[in-house]
Amino acid sequence: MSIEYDLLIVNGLVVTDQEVREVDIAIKHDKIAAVEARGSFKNAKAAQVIDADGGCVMPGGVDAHVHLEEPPLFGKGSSADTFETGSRSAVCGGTTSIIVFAPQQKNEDTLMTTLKATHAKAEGKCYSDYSFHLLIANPSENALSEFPALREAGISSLKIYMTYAALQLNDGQILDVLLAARQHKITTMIHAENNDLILWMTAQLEKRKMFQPKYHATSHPAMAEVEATYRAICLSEFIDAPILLVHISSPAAAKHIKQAQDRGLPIHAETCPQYLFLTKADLDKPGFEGAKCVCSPPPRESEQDQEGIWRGLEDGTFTVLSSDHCPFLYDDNETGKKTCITDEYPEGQFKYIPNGCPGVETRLPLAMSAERLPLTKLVEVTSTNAAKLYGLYPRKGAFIAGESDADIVIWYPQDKLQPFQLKNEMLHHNVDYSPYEGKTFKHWPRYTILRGQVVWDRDGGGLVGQRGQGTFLHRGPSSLKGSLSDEPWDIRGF
Ligand code: DUC
Ligand code: ZN
Ligand code: ZN
Repeated sequence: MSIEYDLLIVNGLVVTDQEVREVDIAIKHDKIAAVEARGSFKNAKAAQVIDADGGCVMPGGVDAHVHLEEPPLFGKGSSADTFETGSRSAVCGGTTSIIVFAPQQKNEDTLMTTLKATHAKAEGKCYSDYSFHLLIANPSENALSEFPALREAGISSLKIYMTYAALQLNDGQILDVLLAARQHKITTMIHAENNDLILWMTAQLEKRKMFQPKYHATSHPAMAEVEATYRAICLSEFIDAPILLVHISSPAAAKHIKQAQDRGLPIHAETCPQYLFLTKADLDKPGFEGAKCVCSPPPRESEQDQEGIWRGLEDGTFTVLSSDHCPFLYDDNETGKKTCITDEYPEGQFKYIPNGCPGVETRLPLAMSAERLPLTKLVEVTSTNAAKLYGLYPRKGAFIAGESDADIVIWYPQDKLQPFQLKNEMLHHNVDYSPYEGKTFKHWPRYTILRGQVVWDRDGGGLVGQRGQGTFLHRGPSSLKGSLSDEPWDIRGF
């Protein structure tokens, strides 16, 4: 007797973090119903069949580092993308789940109000599934007491900053957060840069009248990241709390991370495409153009640095490859990069350029187009590990029959897509540029499928998903390495 499915994906090369197999996939309702040998479903009835002949079929991307609808936090500008436009951009680039920051402000004493306000921004607007990391700017007693409520509300991760005036925590506050996070099985993401070193370098540059965008990179040297990364590792080890070091840009910082991992510590790390595909030279373009690539940490010195980051992905130092999509308009002096331009400073002042680059749509296509990582590794760092680290596995990041959502990205077969140079108008964000314009892409998703529904059909209308199709993802604890001891942290151990 034939079985009915909603969708079959046949003849593709199915890639997970574990293996590459010539198998077919059956989908019923919004789940992966079965993954079977080629041809197994030829007598099955299905409402729709996609022939993925020659193309790769992967779990949809999970991008766990996305900024949307944020107020000014990193310079004067505010986000160009809303939940609607950011999540739209995500699905058009093969990403089916995003985790977005819910930013608490320094003058706020509660996290639950922040969470509620962020839910209100996202609800009914998203094209992809979504969740939130709480961004903690004021770890007051009251805010820390809300961690159990956060967990009940499905939030199992938060981000803290060692820099930025609007967000920075001192080491004592970081210890407070790590201790409470450890107790409630919450993963702490840390932006590690030494704030005083950045401020000192900024003053040195300004004294010498060096204000152009390229000096943003000079003011954020690798040493600022290296010192703060090592400090964050020490604080994490002291509390025995797992951390994820976000957007690591320098091989020297990656070395500290690897050494900590080799000692068995629960230190996880993230890198981003800007550290694989851009360098400091991208900030040194004529006029103000370099501002397009101003982000923190900045792209580093040379191809050798990029090479070190690739090696960190290959050897497992980096758990995830996220976008750090932090979109600002370029040609805009009210909310965008040009807010830092005045009559006195016609090329702007680097210290006021909003920090961040768009990249949620280009993350997966860039990683595929580099043709550098083994495909299983690519799936691991762009989807599966993020799902594991942030408590979404195996619902996301996998093809496990009966358990995984049918979130799928299908790539064109080799040679079916003519390599093309990216133009910003090909993208679906609400930003007037991409740092990757002009770069050659050899791969782009042909289809993106969200819980069994095609939402991106590149040759059949492009974006075909609906606003509001994405749902909130209630998350559990991380399934990657956590605290080494199950005992409560005890001062008598010191
Ligand atoms: N770095 C950026 O470039 N933008 C957002 C925040 C951050 O840490
Ligand atoms: Zn950051
Ligand atoms: Zn960020």
